Amino acid sequence: MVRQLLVRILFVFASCSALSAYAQTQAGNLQISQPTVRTTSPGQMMSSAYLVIENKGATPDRLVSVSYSRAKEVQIHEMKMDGDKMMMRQMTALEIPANGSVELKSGGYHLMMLGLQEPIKEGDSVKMTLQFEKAGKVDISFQTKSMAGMKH
Ligand SMILES: [Cu+2]
Repeated sequence: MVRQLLVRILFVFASCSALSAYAQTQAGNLQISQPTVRTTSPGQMMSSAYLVIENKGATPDRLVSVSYSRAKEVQIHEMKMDGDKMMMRQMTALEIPANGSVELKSGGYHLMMLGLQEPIKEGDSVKMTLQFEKAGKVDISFQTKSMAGMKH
């Protein structure tokens, strides 16, 4: 009896930790996963954040703005090759196609955090608010990741 209970507790614990390793947030038709933010080096006032946004709905949605209480501004950026130069461009919105997904990752679309008021350290959880045209406001906790050696 006790042993059975213990097994059950262990099982629940195991499924909880599995969930946190693959944190997903559901908001309307959208499913948001792998929220990651880069840790900052001393004196660095900006960072970038990444995530995957999946749209299970039959209509497109748009990410229109992002806010973080400890940053002056969070912009939606796109990285693109212009000839042989890598260029970064601010976007007014990012479309999430119907029955499709958009991955924000290093070297592609990303969230650019500007004017950070405090460093982002390993182990921090950074909570940002994403504003979608249809799905509305969604709070997401980003896990920090050191990506030393990777170019913005
Ligand atoms: Cu950028």
